[in-house]
Amino acid sequence: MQDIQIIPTATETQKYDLRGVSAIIIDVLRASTTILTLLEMGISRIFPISTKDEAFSFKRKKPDTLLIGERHGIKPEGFDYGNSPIELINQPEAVFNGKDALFTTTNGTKALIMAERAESIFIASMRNLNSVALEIAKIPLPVRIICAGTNGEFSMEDYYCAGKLVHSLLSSFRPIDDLTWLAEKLSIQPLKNIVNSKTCRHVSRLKGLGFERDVQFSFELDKSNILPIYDKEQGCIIKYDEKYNEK
Ligand code: 3SL
Ligand code: MG
Repeated sequence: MQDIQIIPTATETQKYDLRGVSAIIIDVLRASTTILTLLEMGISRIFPISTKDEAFSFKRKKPDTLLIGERHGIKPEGFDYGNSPIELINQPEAVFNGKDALFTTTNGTKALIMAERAESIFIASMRNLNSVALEIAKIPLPVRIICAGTNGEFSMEDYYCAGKLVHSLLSSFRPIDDLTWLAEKLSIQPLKNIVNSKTCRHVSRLKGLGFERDVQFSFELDKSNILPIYDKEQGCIIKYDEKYNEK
């Protein structure tokens, strides 16, 4: 049986050797959820970009590409859309269909970039947990689940989601440490008992910014069967089934 381990923040990823593992990035609020939603809405490729300047210079070269993301939770000036899944689902699908997007966020894209040495990099959220678990169970490699966290700090919504994933994979993977087991045990509790605006800083911050519906949407379980994967050859996120011709 292969092992499975949760890395509690993106910053801590540098301590781990990710060669030969399947990495799963989780940023429930909100980058993972936004990535999934963009693919649901018909975006073909999502290019994770570190800085706004890089994103603007990419956009100048390819003006058809949509610029999407946030700084401090808010859409930066000059961007087409923010990091809000609810904002995205309220647009007509024609806006996104077949297009490419440039995506930059404070923590989610950082976690992705830090996982680049992994064998494969998947993106998970509450909304696609089951599809991630089904595919990961078929891959005979150790699994490292990277919680994005917030500005280098631990974020409980990512850890709770990671625990749920570990729970679904227990018959195929063995948790390697206490932190991973703790998340698995915690994830059996109802989400609202653990992650809510009293206990979770990021939930309360997003509600304060007027993004309460994003929080509700991001916490819905198993609403999508799309599995986003980072395609190293192209340097972008695509649907897993398009690349590997599954389903
Ligand atoms: O940091 C990130 O990647 C974001 O998802 C954070 S926020 O929810 O847009 O504030
Ligand atoms: Mg987050």
